[in-house]
Amino acid sequence: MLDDASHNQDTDKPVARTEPGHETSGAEPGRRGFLKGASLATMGALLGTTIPFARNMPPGFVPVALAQDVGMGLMDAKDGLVVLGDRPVNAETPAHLLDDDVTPYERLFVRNNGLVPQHAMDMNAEGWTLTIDGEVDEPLTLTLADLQNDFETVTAPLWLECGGNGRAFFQPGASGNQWTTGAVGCPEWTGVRLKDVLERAGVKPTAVYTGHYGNDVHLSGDPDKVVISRGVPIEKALGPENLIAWAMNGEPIPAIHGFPLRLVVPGYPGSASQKYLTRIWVRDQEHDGEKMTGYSYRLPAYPVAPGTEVPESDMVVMLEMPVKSLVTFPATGAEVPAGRPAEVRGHAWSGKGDVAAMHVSLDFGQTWQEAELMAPPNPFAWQRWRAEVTPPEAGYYEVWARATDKDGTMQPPVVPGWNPRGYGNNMMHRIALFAV
Ligand SMILES: Nc1nc2c(c(=O)[nH]1)N[C@H]1C(S)=C(S)[C@@H](COP(=O)(O)O)O[C@H]1N2
Ligand SMILES: [Mo]
Repeated sequence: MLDDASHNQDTDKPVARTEPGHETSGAEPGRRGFLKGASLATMGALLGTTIPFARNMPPGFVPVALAQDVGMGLMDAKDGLVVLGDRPVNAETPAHLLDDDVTPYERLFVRNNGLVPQHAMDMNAEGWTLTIDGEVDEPLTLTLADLQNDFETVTAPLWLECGGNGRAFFQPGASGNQWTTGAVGCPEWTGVRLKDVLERAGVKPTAVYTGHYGNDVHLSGDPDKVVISRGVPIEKALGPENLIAWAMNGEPIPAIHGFPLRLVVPGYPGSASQKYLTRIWVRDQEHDGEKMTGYSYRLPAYPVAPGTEVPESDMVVMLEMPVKSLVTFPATGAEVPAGRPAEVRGHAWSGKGDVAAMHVSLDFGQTWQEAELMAPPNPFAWQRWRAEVTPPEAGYYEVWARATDKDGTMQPPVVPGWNPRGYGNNMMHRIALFAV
C-alpha cells in the first residue's frame, strides 16, 4: 500500500530557499508540478508525437497519457512507504518499518533523479556491458557473465543512505525531496568488489577520482542528457567494501533499484551508488559530472549560520556520511505499561565504519543509559542495538537515541551543520512513548 503524501515537488535542480527566484509549489505532486511547467516540446517528446490541438489545452493542462507516471507501477509491491514525488519516483520508509536486520525490497527507500529506463522495467539485461576506462592501463568492457565468472563473488548486507536524508528538518529549509528519516536501508547485495575490477584494469598513478554513469532517462526525455554522474576519491573506490552488484536479497536487482547492475558504495552519500551502471571513468581530477558540481551534494567548507548564502567556490564535495541511528521498535506513539521495562531497538551506522556506542534517554536527554550494540556482520552493515527503558509512571515520554562513532563523534540533539541544500542531517532520532 502506498501512502501518497506527495506534498513535495522534487525539482531537478534543488535550490536553497534563500536563493532569489526560488519557489516551491507546496501542494503539487511532483509529476503534475513538473508537467505544468513543461513546454509543448517537452510534452511532445514525452508523448513521442505532436499534439495537433495543443492550442485548446488550458494552461497547466496535464495530458492523461502522461498522468500515469513512468516507474510508479514498480512501486506497487512497496510496503507502507511515503511517496515524496512520482516523477521521478521517490519514496521513504517510516522508521518502524525498517526493523529488519536486512531490509527487504518492500521496505527499501527509492531515490531516482531521472526515469527508470525501459530495459529495467522489462528486466532485460541482454547485451549489457560495463566499461572501465580513463586512467587505467587497460580499458575493460565486461559483460555480466564476465563479472560473474572472472572475479570473486561477494554477498554482504551494506547500508545505503541518501545524502539528503533528514533534509525536512533544516531551518530555513532546502528544496528537493523532503526526506525525514527514511531514506536509508540495509539490503544484502551480491556482486564483485569494485576494487577487484579497477585493479584488473590497472589503476594508473594519475588516477584521482571515479566518475560513474548509468543509462536512466533524463526527466526532459532528452537522450543526450545525463541524469546523474557522481564519483568518489580513488582511495575510497579501492576500499574492499564497495561492490558492483547484480543481486539484492538474492534476486536480480529490482528495476527501481538499478537493474541489472549498480554500484553499492556504503559510507558515502547514496548518490555515489550509481544504478543502471554502464561505465566507470577513472579520472585524473575530481569528477565533474552531472550533480557533482555547484551546490549538488556539496557542503560549505566551513560552518555557516543557517540561511547564509555561501559562494559556490566555497562548496566542497560531501564525503563520508555522519554517524547516525534509528529507533525501529516500537513505532512512535506506542503504548507501553508504566513502571515496567519496555524494549526499544533499532540500527546504527556511520560513514567512518563501525559505530562504537549507543545510548538512549527517556527524560529528554537529562540522563542516558547505554544500549546493547551488536557488531556488524561485516563492515558497513548497519548494527543492531537494543535497550530496555522503564517509564516510572503513566504519561508521555520520548525515547531519544544517540550513536557514537569510533572517534567519539556523537549524534547531536539538534539539526547540525546547516547547509544550502540540506545534506547530512544526523540529528538524534526521537520517538513518542505513552506509558499507561
Ligand atoms: N543511475 C542512477 N543512479 C542513482 C540515482 C539516480 O537517480 N540514477 N540516484 C542516487 C541516489 S541520490 C541515491 S540516494 C541512491 C538511491 O538508491 P535506491 O533508489 O536503490 O534506494 O541511488 C543513487 N544512484
Ligand atoms: Mo540521494
